[in-house]
Amino acid sequence: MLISHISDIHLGYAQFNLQEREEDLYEVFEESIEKSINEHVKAVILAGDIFHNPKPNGASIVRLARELKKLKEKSISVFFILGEHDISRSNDVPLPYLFHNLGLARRLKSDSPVQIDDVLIYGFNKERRSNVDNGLIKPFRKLESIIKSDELKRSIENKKLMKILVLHQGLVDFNKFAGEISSTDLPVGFDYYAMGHYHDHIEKRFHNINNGLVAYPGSIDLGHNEPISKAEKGFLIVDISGSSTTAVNTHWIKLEKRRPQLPYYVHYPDLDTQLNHIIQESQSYSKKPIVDLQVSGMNIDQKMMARQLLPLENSTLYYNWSITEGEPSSTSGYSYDGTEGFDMDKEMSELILKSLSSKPLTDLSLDLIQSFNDDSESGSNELLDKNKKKQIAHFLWKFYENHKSSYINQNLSHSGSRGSSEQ
Ligand SMILES: [Mn+2]
Repeated sequence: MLISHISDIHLGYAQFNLQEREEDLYEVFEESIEKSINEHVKAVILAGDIFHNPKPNGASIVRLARELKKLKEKSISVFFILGEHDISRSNDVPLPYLFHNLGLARRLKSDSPVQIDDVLIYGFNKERRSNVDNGLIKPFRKLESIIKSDELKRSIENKKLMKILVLHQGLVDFNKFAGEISSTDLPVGFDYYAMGHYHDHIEKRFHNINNGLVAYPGSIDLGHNEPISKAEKGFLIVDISGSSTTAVNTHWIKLEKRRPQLPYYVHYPDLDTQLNHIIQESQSYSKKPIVDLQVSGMNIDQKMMARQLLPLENSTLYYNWSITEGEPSSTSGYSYDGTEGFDMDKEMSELILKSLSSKPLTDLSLDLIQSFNDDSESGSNELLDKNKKKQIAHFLWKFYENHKSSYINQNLSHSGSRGSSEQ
């Protein structure tokens, strides 16, 4: 049986505040549904961050409903969990539950699984770092024992069921600083761990969970907190069946209707020739691309360069440029092609640790940076935009107050390691 595993859709998000980018996302999501239908999947799993905002705009609600209706007409079931972007801080009923109530999709639960053919599916909504122990780790251990005794019963009856667990969490195994749980926390007994949260495509089997496959399909388009790059995006089609003796198989399906995002590194004296090249390349795509231009050189007249770049306006949807002094270097900028094992969080943490000489303060800084970057914490972002120092200070203090215990605990346990560069 085939199941589609789609994650981090962020419907309603408009990169660079452009309506075209909001529309792009609907089109790419529609492509993922169309491809799922063409592959004859039995079910679609949406692994969280369905909407970009807990109070989504009308268009994103309507466009999601349209796709869910298409799937229902083909008798394809849809199961979902919530990501942090779907969850309101005011404890309001999450909007995706509307689709559950209308019978267009089913929300997954951690205690009572849904069954489709010979596959059982469990799911947990996103848990914030501060509630991981009570919200995930403890329920994981309970789930493990339930599954064990269930399996014992079934083995007597000689029936085999495959099991999927859907989560919207970061594993520290893949990103030490963005993760909330470790692969060793995961409950044993599942054949496939359908993950959401990380925006890159990652797949790995772990020994401690009996070689169960942990997979992130990645976000369906570049945008939220992701730099302009040629990264490809897609979703997973999972081949899982209780009757077959083979392990779970996955196929990552690339989404082709995406708008190109092109980073360029140009040496200033070559700008005119390169500009022609960029314009030509831009015109070869059906959708006008997004271009990021990094220009290197000495004593560049910014006003003049801005004028030189004006022809880009017609051939791109959006372009962005920056100047780096000195020689061109593809590693000096933030655009990174992923080949050299660079880890942004690790680099940042090392820099912060160096300047603060304190592990607890470094952790606090990293959590704050993540919190500020997180659009779902809209309260904080609005404050930042207005640049009101007093309110920012108030927010920082509140953040500290709410998370104080974890920093104080760390402070005690790390009291002898001030300034050490432990990871
Ligand atoms: Mn996301």
